[in-house]
Amino acid sequence: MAKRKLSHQQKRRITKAQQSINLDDENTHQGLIISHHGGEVEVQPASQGHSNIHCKLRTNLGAIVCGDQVYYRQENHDPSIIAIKPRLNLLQRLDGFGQLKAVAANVSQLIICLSIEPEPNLFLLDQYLLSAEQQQIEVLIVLNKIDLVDNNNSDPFDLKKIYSPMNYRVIHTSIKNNLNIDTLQQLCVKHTNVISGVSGVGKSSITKAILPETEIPIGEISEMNREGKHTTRTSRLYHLPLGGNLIDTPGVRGFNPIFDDSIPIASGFREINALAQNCRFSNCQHTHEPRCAVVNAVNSGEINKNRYENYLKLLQESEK
Ligand SMILES: Nc1nc2c(ncn2[C@@H]2O[C@H](COP(=O)(O)OP(=O)(O)OP(=O)(O)O)[C@@H](O)[C@H]2O)c(=O)[nH]1
Ligand SMILES: [Mg+2]
Ligand SMILES: [Zn+2]
Repeated sequence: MAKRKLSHQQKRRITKAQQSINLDDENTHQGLIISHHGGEVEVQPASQGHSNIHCKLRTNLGAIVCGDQVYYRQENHDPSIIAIKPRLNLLQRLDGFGQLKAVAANVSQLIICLSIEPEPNLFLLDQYLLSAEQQQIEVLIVLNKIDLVDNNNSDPFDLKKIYSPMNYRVIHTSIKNNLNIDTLQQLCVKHTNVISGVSGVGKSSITKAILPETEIPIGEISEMNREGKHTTRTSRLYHLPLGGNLIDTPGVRGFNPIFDDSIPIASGFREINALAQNCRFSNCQHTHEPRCAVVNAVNSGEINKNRYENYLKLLQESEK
């Protein structure tokens, strides 16, 4: 697939750039990407006691995102990034034009943020989960604004009921009532977390609740369509007081996973993957095949029908 090729090319470019770096050069330093906007990135120098600097980007480096560890050269007050260190992982999605879009690097936990209003889109949630499974990133599902439910703490969308049996952790939070913010804070410690979701669900509000000392702009949601107003424009990495990082990101319109032939769609659906070994055919796609354990489980109610439909939708998209 063309998309995969691009990523290999990028890797080669990075390795090449890496090999040409002279680490003994006193002008070469290491740092962490805090934010990226326009042709510039904000870098936190690895050596302590130095304040963050703004660096220009070289065009041949490929995408540089929050969480990237980089080498930069500081000459004549005009620092520039010269290479990206090898990544543990790179959370990516496809944008509306089918192009790869890097979200954040070296991430260990994805916080998928949903809310009572705007209400959760479970297809979007399943797309996030598939991306996280593909990239082996831990997941936390947060349902925020639980204060907006009349009967406080009860979730009208049954997220815990659907997702807990497959070992996803679902937390209900309210910034307004300070509910479960401590729990969330604890679950973030020592991870590099990235919080993502549609505009207006409260990603920045949660970030600010965890980091009360920090200036973070919070938006409103539109009175007209009850959607967010895309307040956060660029991702930013914050250090957590108890260790670890939290990357606040702009609201997404979608989170299309990358379709990679080497990773079957079913592997992004834990409950489908777990049953696949009981299917008659080892290459069963769980669509029309005889003696399919997955289809049987959908019919008996063991597998959630909506999840299965989302699986079929993604399978179809991957075959386009
Ligand atoms: N009732 C209620 N409102 C909340 C809660 N959390 C956030 N909000 C409100 O939701 C609105 C949007 O919050 P933000 O934190 O800016 O949302 P966001 O997800 O960062 O939005 P973008 O940056 O646009 O992607 C603001 O008016 C917040 O005050 C909550 O727990 N309960
Ligand atoms: Mg925001
Ligand atoms: Zn099957």
